[in-house]
Amino acid sequence: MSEKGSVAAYTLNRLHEWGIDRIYGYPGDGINGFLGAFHEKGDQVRFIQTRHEEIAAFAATAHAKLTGEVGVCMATSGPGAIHLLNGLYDAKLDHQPVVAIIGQQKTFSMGANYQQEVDLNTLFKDVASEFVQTCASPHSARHLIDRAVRIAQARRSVTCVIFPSDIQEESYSDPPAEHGAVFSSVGFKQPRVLPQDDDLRRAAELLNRSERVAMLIGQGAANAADEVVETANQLGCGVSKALNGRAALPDDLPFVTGSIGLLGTKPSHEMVMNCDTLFMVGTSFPYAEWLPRDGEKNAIQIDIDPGMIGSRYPLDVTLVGDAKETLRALLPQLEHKKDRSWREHIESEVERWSRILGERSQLEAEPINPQYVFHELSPRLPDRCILTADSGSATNWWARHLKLRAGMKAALSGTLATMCPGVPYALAAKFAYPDRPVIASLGDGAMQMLGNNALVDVARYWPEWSDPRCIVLVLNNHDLNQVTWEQRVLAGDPKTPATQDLPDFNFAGYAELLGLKGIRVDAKDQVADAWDEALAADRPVVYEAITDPNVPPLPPHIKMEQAKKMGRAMLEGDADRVAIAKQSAKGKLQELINR
Ligand SMILES: Cc1ncc(C[n+]2csc(CCOP(=O)(O)OP(=O)(O)O)c2C)c(N)n1
Ligand SMILES: [Mg+2]
Repeated sequence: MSEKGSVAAYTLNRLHEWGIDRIYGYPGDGINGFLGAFHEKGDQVRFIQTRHEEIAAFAATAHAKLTGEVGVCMATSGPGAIHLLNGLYDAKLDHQPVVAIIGQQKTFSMGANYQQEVDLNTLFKDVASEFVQTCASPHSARHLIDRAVRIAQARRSVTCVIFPSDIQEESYSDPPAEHGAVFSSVGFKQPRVLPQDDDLRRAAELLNRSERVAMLIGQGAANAADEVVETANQLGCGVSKALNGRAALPDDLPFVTGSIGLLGTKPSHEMVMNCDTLFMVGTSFPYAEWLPRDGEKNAIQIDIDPGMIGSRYPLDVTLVGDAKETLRALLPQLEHKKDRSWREHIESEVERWSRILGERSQLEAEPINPQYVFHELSPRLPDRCILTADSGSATNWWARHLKLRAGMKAALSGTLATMCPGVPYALAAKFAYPDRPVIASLGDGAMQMLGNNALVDVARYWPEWSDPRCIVLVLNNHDLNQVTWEQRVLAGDPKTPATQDLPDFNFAGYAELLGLKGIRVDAKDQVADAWDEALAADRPVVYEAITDPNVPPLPPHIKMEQAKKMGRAMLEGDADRVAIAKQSAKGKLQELINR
C-alpha cells in the first residue's frame, strides 16, 4: 500500500480536503473498500448510517439546502445505488450540489451479467447529467473526485463517481509524470457575478416608471434579505415567495405576502396578477397558471444562471447576477416611490389574509382542524429553528400558517415535490446544526412510507445533539389527502377509498417504543399544551395529531371550472360528501369559491 493508502482512503482524504466531513450512506460489499477506509479516516469524514439509501440521499440534499455546502451520500452497487435515485432527483430538480459515491462490481467482471450488475453509468446519466464517471484506474481517483465536487458546486448539480470494488482496494498513487496524465487541485472561490451596467440602468428605468411592482423571490435570494427589503421599500411594493425561498425573507414583515402558487396565499396571487411589473429574484417558480398571462406584464428577472433566466416568463430586462450583488448595484438607481397606495393596499391585504387564516384555523372539525395545529405552532416557533416539510396536505398549512421569523431556516422538496424528505431532512438539519431546534411536518402516508424508518435514525443519533429538540409532526388523517383533494378538484372524481385510505398506525406509541417521546392529540383543546410539552421535551418527539381529512387544502384562488368539478365529485357519491358539505357550510369552501 502506498503512503496515501488505498484508493478509497485517498478518496475520503480528498473529500475532506474539499471540506466534506460527513457522508450519509448504507453499506454493501460493493463499497467494502470504503467501509474499511472509514477505519482510518472516520474521524475526518464521518459515515452516518441511515436506514435506507433514499434517506441518505435526502439527507445529503438537505445538507446542501441548509448549509450551502456540498452534500455527499454513498451506496453500494446495484440495489443500493438504485435506492439513492429519488433523493438525488430531489437535489437535481432543486439545483443542489450533491455528490454520490457508489460501488460497482470488480472491473474484471464488468459486462459478465454478474450478480447485482447494473449499468450505473447509464442509470445515473440523467440524475447526474453534469458528471458521472467510473474510476477505471487508481490514478484517476484524484481528478474524478476533484471534478465531481467542483462541478456539483459550480453548477449546483448532482454528480456521481462509480468505484469498482477492486479499484477501491488498490493502492493509490498520483498520476505518472507522462503524456496523458492530468494533475488536478482542490477548491475554488465562487466568482462575483454582476449584470452589465446598461441592463441595470434599463431595469431601474422600468422599475422607476412602474406604479405597481410585485417582487417574487426564491432560494436564490437567500443571502439577500436586506437588499430585498431595501428594494421593496424603495419601490413601495410587496414581496411574495416561491416555496423553496420561503426562508429567504421573514413572514413578519407587513409587506411580505407569503408563498405563491397552489400552496400559496391570496395576497401573493392578487399582487402578482394585479401588478404592472413583475420583478423576480433568484427564482425559477415554474407554474404559469400562478403567473400573469404570457407577456401581459412588464418583467425583470435576476438569476445567477443564464441558462435559467427568462425560462418562466417573457422578460423586458434580464439581469444575470448574484441576487445580493445585483440588488446592491441596482439600489442607488431606484427612486423612492412617493405614492405608497399600492404598498398600503398590499399590507392591508396581508393583514386581512392573516385574519382569515386565523378564523379558518378556529373552525371546528372532526376531530381536529389541521390548520389549528399549525396556527398554534406558529407563535411558538423557537428562535433559529429549522423547519422541514414533506409533500402532502400538511405542506399547504406549513406554507400558509407558519410565520417564519428572521434567523429561521426551512427546506422542502420544492420541484420534485416527492413524498418522504420530511424526516430525513430533519436528521440532516440536526447533524448540520445540533444546537438548533428542528421541526418536521408530514402526513401519515409519508411517515409510513419512509419517515418511520428515518425516525429510527433520529432515535439512534439524538443523544449526541446538544439541543435534543427534534419534533416530527404527523398529521394522521388516514388518507392520502392531498391527492384525494386533487382528484376531487382537478379531475372531478369522488374519493376512491381503495386507492386513498391509509391503514391506522400508532405513531406516538411507535415513538415511545424507540425511546423517544410520543404525544397524541385528538381534541382541539389538547393542541396548544401539547406544543408546549413537545417544545420543552428533553428528547425528540413525535407529535401525532388526528386531523380531519375533510378540511379542503384548496388553492388561494379556485376557478369556477374547479368548483364545478368538485361539485361533480360530490354528486358522484364521494364517501365523505356529508362531512365535506358540513365543512363547506362552515364557510371555508364557500369563501374560497366566492371571493
Ligand atoms: C414518492 C411520491 N409518491 C406519490 C406522490 C403523490 N402524492 C403527493 S401528496 C400525496 C399524499 C400524501 O399523503 P400523506 O403523507 O398522508 O399526507 P396528506 O396529504 O394526507 O396530508 C401523494 C400520494 C408523491 N408526491 N411522491
Ligand atoms: Mg394523510
